[in-house]
Amino acid sequence: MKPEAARGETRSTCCYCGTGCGLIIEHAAGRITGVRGDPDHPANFGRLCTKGATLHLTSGTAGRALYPELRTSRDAPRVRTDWDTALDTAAGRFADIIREHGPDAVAFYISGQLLTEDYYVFNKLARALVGTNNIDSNSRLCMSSAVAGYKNTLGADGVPASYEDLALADHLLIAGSNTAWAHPVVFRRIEDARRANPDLTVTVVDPRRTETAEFADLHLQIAPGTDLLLYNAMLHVLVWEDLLDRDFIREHTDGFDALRAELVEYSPGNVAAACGVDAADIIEAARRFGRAGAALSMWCQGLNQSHHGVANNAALIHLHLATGHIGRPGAGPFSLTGQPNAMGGREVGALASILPAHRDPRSAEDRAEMARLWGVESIPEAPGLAAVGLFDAILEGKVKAVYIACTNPAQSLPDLTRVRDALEKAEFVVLQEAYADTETAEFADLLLPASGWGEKSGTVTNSERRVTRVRPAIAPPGEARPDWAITADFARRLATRLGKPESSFDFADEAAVFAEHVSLTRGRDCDMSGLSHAVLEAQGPLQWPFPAGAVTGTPRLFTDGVFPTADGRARFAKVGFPTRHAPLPEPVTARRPFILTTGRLRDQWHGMSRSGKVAQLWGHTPRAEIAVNPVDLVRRGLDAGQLVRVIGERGEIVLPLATDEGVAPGQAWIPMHWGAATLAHAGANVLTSKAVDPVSQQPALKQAAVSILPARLDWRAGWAAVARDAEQAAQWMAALRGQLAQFGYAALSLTGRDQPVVVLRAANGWPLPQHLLEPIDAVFGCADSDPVLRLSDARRGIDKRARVDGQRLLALRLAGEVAAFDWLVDAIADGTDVGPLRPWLFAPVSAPPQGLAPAGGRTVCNCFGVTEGAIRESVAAGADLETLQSKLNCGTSCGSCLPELRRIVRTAAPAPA
Ligand SMILES: Nc1nc2c(c(=O)[nH]1)N[C@H]1C(S)=C(S)[C@@H](COP(=O)(O)OP(=O)(O)OC[C@H]3O[C@@H](n4cnc5c(=O)[nH]c(N)nc54)[C@H](O)[C@@H]3O)O[C@H]1N2
Ligand SMILES: Nc1nc2c(c(=O)[nH]1)N[C@H]1C(S)=C(S)[C@@H](COP(=O)(O)OP(=O)(O)OC[C@H]3O[C@@H](n4cnc5c(=O)[nH]c(N)nc54)[C@H](O)[C@@H]3O)O[C@H]1N2
Ligand code: SF4
Ligand SMILES: [Mo]
Repeated sequence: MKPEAARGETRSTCCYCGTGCGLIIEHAAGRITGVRGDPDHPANFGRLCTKGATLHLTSGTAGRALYPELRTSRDAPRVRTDWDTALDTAAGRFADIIREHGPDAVAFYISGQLLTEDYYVFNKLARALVGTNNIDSNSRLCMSSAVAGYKNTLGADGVPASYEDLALADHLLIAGSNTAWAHPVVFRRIEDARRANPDLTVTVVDPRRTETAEFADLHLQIAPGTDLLLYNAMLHVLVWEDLLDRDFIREHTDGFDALRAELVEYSPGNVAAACGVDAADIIEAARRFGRAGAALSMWCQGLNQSHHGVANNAALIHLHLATGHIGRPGAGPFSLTGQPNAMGGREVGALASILPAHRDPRSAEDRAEMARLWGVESIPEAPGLAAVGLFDAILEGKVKAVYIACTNPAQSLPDLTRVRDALEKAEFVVLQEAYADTETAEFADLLLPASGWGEKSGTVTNSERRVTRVRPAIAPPGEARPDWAITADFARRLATRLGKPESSFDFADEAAVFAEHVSLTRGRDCDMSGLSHAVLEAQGPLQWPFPAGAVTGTPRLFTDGVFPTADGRARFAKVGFPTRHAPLPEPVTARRPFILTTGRLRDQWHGMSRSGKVAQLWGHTPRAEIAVNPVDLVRRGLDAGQLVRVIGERGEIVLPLATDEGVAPGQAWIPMHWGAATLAHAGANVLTSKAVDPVSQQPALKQAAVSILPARLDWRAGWAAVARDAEQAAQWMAALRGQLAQFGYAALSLTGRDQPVVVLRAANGWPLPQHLLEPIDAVFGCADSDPVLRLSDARRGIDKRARVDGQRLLALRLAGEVAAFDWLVDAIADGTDVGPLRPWLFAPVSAPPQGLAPAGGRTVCNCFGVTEGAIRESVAAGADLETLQSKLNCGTSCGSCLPELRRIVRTAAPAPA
């Protein structure tokens, strides 16, 4: 499908989270000029969050992969090449390796951010053409425990509920999900539900006091990893207090008696200490769930990213089966998908452990059926490697070539040092990416430029099984091509070399790929044989099942109490249930006394290849830090703001220390977003463990044992400069990243709104040779040869420079003494008149002189650029939420900042006299 005409509006979807918001892309002359929520899309009815609403700001070419690039020898840089050479080389290398070492010597590692059509072609390529099950996706790090949890209890990977159930529930159990930040538009719907029904109760289970937890009437701030104990104890209470739906258990389930026998051990009194919550709260949580007319649970990575993630999922689903809270309006176990098309990947079966349409690669019958449908002799029997094992196999040399698409494993996999070694060691790494500046791109022998958001055509399926058309508004930049088309082209070239027919990859267009995909779902639990691109064009987004002949989608599964198991009954399944429950994948000891958890920020997306290009999205959390509870500062003799070494069994990183009351004592929190592109080290995943769930193979990314010690890095420096635009900022950041690892600590960031300001903070031991700084000075325009104001004191190792243009400070470099750096960066970003500042430029003062202060601090409201400082000022003067909204506009557009505004008002408001 061709991008729409010169000027216009195109309906598509947001490319970030699994909420799956529909949006309207405004474009003119081949450029995207704006986005707004699609009022008709049933996921969001016109709303977008901070990330969706700024998508148009990411549509330039900043950081994009524009041309195929090939490395001819290991140490040579990649150079531009043409598509034919690129794909012929790749097909040749793959064919050689397959012929010499067999099909399992190659692997495909793909992504829940691909469209269904992209996913489909990769899966067919791996399984039907190459003949390997070595195809896995980043969904392994994300949803695989939910997939296995559903399958082992409900019989198939079917999310039973819909967003509309939020308004119909009278109890919500939100577990291991920071919905307020990770699924903001779902959270807006939760806020609506509570407004409409003040009796709606909300329980949140999370070791951190997140903004989601603050919204709850009951927050169970459990010890990390103790979910399984908690849900079993809740079931114990349901049994004890006879809050069960005995008819439902008898008629529609199997295995309850066996599980009940085990529950004896899990009385609230027995587990309370381990869970770190009061037994009374566990009882209360169970009662709310059991007594509700309709209870809906929602969960995400707090449950899934665990070495017993499948057991966590099953234990939560058991609560629904025991009470009959499933298959009814407002009720059901609703796993929130993370990525925009994680669900599509599950339908396509493009993970090592699943085949198309929820078929099972361990089943000979399913394999035979797939072989027949694909017209090949057989589908391989040998199990495929799941993500963590796949990178182990690369490191061991068993897998020699890997084709990576739409994911950034050098940033997002656990135990990163190993993963990065593996990528270094692999014989041939193909990376199909929209951006050229990701961490993984550094390891690619071949970079294939892919079309990105706003440029692609196909379909995605969101958390509630809703399939939406993704439509292109503009043509891709440079020579980038759509993923499915690149992959099919590669497949045809590989087929020729392997002496196999290439015709099975001759798709006329993406609609034809989709048609083939849905044909494989006929008669399956996820039957969507009635869907096509044409039907979606005509009817808009639709929820599966949607069998041939259907006229409407299916909002709710299992309404008749019949489950897709052999006997039609759901299972109470002790799947992946550890015999001895170890909450953590590794012990906390005196040497490693902190439990580290990792996760998401409100305004950033994973490795930040896209969101990180938008300066204003950095405003909410300006830099990478590790946060602990304030009591731990006192206990460990640490200071807020100081640089600390965070040391784990697998590596160590250095970050500034911050305090957060929401982090429980003894725990620590690092956002997952920052990696080697912005830090002197590879980020949080240097520390995380590759321990995996035995059933789902999902790694336990949520807990690692670490120690936190002061880092003795007394030499400090900071650079900042105004870039012309996002493009130039990305170029500078790319030029600087090679310099980061030379420092004990270094962090690149962006600030500003209309014009991006690139900022680099660094620290090291004394003395630091001047020549190390020269390449950095050159990027920031602060070199000796640049027109800079300068103060240097060689004896004290201080060298400060500033570049001023008329009334504006354009660039700054402080080395040896940096007290004023932060507020001067604010002044640069705000475009503060430099006149009155001149005498202060090189002064060692940590706060701006009176009257010269920019209304500073973090940006809370991203839509209107309202800072925390401005909000607190108003609240101190007596403003409530409504006054803030009318005075400052904050919280009146996308609503992502509403939970935070409520908190500031609540905690900062003067106590009533
Ligand atoms: N802004 C933003 N939104 C996103 C994404 C993003 O990158 N940025 N990514 C998307 C993706 S792919 C995903 S998978 C989702 C993830 O969405 P979420 O899972 O909601 O996000 P996380 O922050 O990873 O983790 C959720 C919570 O799990 C808690 N947790 C840690 N350990 C435990 C535990 O033992 N038990 C329980 N009950 N909770 C625990 C953490 O404290 C955290 O608050 O977000 C999606 N949405
Ligand atoms: N410590 C820790 N680690 C985690 C997690 C955690 O909670 N803690 N969460 C895990 C989870 S749930 C997830 S989902 C993963 C996410 O981890 P990744 O998948 O590595 O994260 P992204 O940065 O979203 O990577 C997607 C890449 O695809 C590129 N891209 C975007 N659009 C397209 C396209 O259309 N085509 C192609 N070819 N490329 C495109 C982007 O530029 C980006 O580099 O991280 C996991 N890692
Ligand atoms: S909630 Fe935000 S990030 Fe998620 S799909 Fe909607 S606009 Fe995009
Ligand atoms: Mo995810």
